[in-house]
Amino acid sequence: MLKIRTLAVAACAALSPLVTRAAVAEVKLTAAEAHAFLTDAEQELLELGIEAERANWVNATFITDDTDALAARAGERLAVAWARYAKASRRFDGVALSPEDARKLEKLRLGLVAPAPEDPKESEELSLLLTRLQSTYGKGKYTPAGAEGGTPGAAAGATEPLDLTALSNILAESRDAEKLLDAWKGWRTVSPPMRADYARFVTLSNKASREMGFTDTGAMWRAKYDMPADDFAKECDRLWEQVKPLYLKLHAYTRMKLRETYGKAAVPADGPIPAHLLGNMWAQSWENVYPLLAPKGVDPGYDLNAILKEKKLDARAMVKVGEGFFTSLGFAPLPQTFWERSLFVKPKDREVVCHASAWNLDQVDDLRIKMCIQVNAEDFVTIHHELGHNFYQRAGNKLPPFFRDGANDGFHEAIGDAIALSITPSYLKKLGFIEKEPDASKDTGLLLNQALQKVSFLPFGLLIDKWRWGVFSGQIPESRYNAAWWDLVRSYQGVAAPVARSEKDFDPGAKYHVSANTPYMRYFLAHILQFQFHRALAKEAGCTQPLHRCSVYGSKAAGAKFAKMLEMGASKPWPDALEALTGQRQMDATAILDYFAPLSAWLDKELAKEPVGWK
Ligand code: X8Z
Ligand code: ZN
Repeated sequence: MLKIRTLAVAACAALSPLVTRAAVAEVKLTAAEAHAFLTDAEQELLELGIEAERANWVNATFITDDTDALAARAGERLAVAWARYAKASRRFDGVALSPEDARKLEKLRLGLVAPAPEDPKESEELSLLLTRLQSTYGKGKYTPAGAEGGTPGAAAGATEPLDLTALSNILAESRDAEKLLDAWKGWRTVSPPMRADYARFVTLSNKASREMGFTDTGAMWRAKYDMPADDFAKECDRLWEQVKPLYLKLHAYTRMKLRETYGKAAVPADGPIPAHLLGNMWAQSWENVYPLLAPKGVDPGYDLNAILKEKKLDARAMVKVGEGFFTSLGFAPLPQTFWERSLFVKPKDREVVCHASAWNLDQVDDLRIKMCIQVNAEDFVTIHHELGHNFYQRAGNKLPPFFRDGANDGFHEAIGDAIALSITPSYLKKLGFIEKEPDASKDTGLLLNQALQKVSFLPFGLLIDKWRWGVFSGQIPESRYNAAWWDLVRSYQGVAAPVARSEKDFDPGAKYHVSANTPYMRYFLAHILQFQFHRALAKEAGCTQPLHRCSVYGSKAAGAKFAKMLEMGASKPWPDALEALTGQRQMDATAILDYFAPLSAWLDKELAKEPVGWK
C-alpha cells in the first residue's frame, strides 16, 4: 500500500564494505561508483519492498498474531536495509552526480516514513509496535451498554460489538444526539491502549531519524517536498490562510443549521461545534449532514445515495463505473488480476483493516484496492480516489524504482479526487443515473454538498500533522498528547469534544493515519491540488462553464495531458510535474476558491445576521 515506500534493501555481504565510512574515507569516489551503488540499492530495496508489501497485504486482509509477526518482520528487514543504504550514501557527498542520480540519492535519503534504529533490538521493537498499533485499530470494536440490557441513549437494539463501519454509520445517519454521542465515545474506547505504544514508537522513531541526520521524524517528513523543511511548513500555513475565510463561512452556516436541529444549548451561536453532530467520526468532512443544511428551493433534488441503491449497484459494479471514467480518458483498463485479487467487501469470517487503500504489489501491474465498500455516495467517491492511486502507480511503472511514486504525496492523493470532481449531474445523466440535469438555479445545493466534503476537510487535513510534528519535536510532551490534540481541533476546525477528555484518553489514535503512521499533510495538499488539476483538465477538455459544472468524462485531450504528468512519477521536482498539467509551478488555492465562488457569495447573504468564528 502506498504509505510504505515499497523499495527495499538487502543486508548483503557486498554492501557491508560500503557501510563502513572509515574504511573508504581516503578513497576518492566517482560518479560511476555512486551510480553503481544506486543501482544496487534500487534493486535490493525493490525486492525487499515487494516482500514487505506481500506480507502487509496478507496482514491487512487477515489480521492474526501470525500475520502481524510476518508483516513486522518483513517491514523491519526493509527499514533496516533502507536505513543502511541511506547512511552509506553519505560517502558520495560532494561527488558531482548526474541530475538523475542526484535525485535518486535524495529519494533514498528521504524515502522512509519510519526509519529503523541501528540497534537491532530497537528496530525489532519499533517494527512490532507499528504493526500492533495498526492491527489494534483494525480490530477495534465497541459494545454499547444498551446491548447488554439497557442504558438509555446507547446504540439501542445492538446485540453485537460494533466495528468502525457500524459506528460510522450511526454518526452519518442518526439525528439522535445521545445515540451519536455513544457511538462517538464508543470508538474512542479503542485507542487508550495504544497510548503507551505510541509514546515508545515516537522515542524509537526519533532515535532512528536522528541517526539519519534529521532533528526528529517530523523534520524528516517535512523535508520531502523539494524545498527546505521550514519553507514547507510555511507553505502549508500560506495555503491555509488563503482558504480560511471560506472555511469560516461554511462553519458558521453549518453551526447555524445544526443549532436549528439540536437546539442552542447543544450548539451555541458563537462557540465551536460539538464533534459528534457533524456526520463523521472525526468531524473531518460533513456531507452526511447535508440533509439538515439543504437550502430550500436550491436543492438539486436528487440523492446519489438513494440512486446507487435503487440501481442495485454492488461493490464491484461501483468499481467498474470508476474504472470506466479512467478508460474514457484513454487509460488502459485495469488488469484481470485487479478484479481477482482486490478486496471490495468486508469478509465476515476474519479481521481486516477496512480503511481504504490502493496497492501495486509487484511495482509493475499487480494493482489492487482494499476497501470495505458500502453502497453510498461517499464510498463511490472514495473508489475514484483509490483508483487514482492505481492509475498513477501504473503510469510510472517503467521508471527506475526510486521514481515510482507521486511527484509529492499530495499529488498521489489528489489524482482520483480530481477525477471525482467530474461526477457532475451531466455525467450522472450520461451514466443513466438521473434523467434530467437540474438547472443552474440548483447549483447552490450542489456546491454546498461539495463544500461539505472538501472545504470542511481543510483544517482537519492541516492539524493532524501539526499535532504529530509537535509530538515528534517534543513540543507536545506525552503528558499533553490529548489536550494538545483538542487545542488544535478547537483552534483550526472550531470543533470541540462533546464530553470532557483527559490524558487517560488517546483520541489521536482513534484516527487511522495516526495508528498506521501515515503522514497526513498530503491530504491537505491534495484538497488544494485536486482543484488545480480539475481546472486544468476542464480547460483541456474545452469546458467553458463554471468549474463545478465541468466533467472531463470522455475527453481524450484531458486524459493525454493528465497522463503526461502521471508518467513523470517522482522523476522530477513536483513543480515540474505541476507545470506539465497546469502551467503553474506553485500550489495555489485560487482554483478551489474559484470553484466555490458562487457558494461563497451565497453564504455571505445567508450569514448577514450570524456570527462568524468561535470563542
Ligand atoms: O485515507 C484516505 C484514503 C486512503 S489514501 C481513503 N483519505 C483520508 C482519510 O480518510 O482520512 C482520503 C481523504 C482523507
Ligand atoms: Zn489515498
